[in-house]
Amino acid sequence: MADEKPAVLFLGPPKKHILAGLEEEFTVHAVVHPKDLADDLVARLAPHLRFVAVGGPPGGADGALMQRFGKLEIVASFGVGYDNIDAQWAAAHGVIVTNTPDVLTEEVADTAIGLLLCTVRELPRAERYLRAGEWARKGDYRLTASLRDRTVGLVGLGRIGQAIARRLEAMRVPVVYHARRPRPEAPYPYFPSLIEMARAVDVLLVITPGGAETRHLIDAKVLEALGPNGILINMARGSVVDERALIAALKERKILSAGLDVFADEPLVPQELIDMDHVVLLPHVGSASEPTRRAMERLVVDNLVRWKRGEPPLTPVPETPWPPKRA
Ligand code: 8YV
Repeated sequence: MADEKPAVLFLGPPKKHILAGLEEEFTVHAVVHPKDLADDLVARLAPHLRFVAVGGPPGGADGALMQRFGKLEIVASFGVGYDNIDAQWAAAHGVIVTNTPDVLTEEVADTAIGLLLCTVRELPRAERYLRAGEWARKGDYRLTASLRDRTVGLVGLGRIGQAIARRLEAMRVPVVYHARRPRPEAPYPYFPSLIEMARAVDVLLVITPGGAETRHLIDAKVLEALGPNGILINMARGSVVDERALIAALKERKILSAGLDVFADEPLVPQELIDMDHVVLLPHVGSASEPTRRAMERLVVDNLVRWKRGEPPLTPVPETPWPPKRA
């Protein structure tokens, strides 16, 4: 009987494969924005809701939301980044959080290299030049900067950071990195100080988790240290970069250019950035291919289905390990 299926609350923009997968095993209640969660739905679900799926912003689960569901056991979030979920609160209240790592690593690394090349070699702008008929009218597109004489400083050397570094190595581009802790197994020079790394390199490529700890890590001082030949690539979260400071640095030519896949207030992008022809702007497409997104969606479903069957979750986040660590 359909009613025997347990309830799952899905928060966020509809995701075809998540919803189809969940519907096989659960009674799905879908709400795009947590603020639209009606009190009567909460009242109906609260006595028994054990499962929540989050399909990405504006969906999210903070402590106040999770607290409304006293029987909540697991929140399965779409995306490797889970800054829209309060994993600390979850950990403190015995709720498991899962994300979707690994299945997107190579895709996001590919996109990062694409964005880097587009930015350094001005490829989108050169294409606009051709499409506008300027090649025939004005002659060859101007000569650009090059990746050949650059060192890339990775801000973050997690799974995706390492996949980017491997690509850069194959491209014969020197790599250094800054992270909270050195990774002894990584064959790249480590900079404990971000400012010092910014001074030493001419590309900063940001691929670190979002959230309070990394908010505005890239500020006016770091951009100043990167210098007038410097290029900033952000593949992480808009929150990691002080967007006002970046706009000022670009306007004043304190850095050369920027390639951005993420923004502070998505999907809104400051008009000042849109008006700049020398920056490359992508609508958060790092992982956005059909097969990769399908695999991410599948992993959200699989985490919930396994938990429902009494099996361990596949990809719990480090704050909520499974089995739980003893205090
Ligand atoms: C998704 C991402 O676009 O995995 C992440 O952390 O940023 C992307 O893959 C995002 O999660 C969509 O909400």
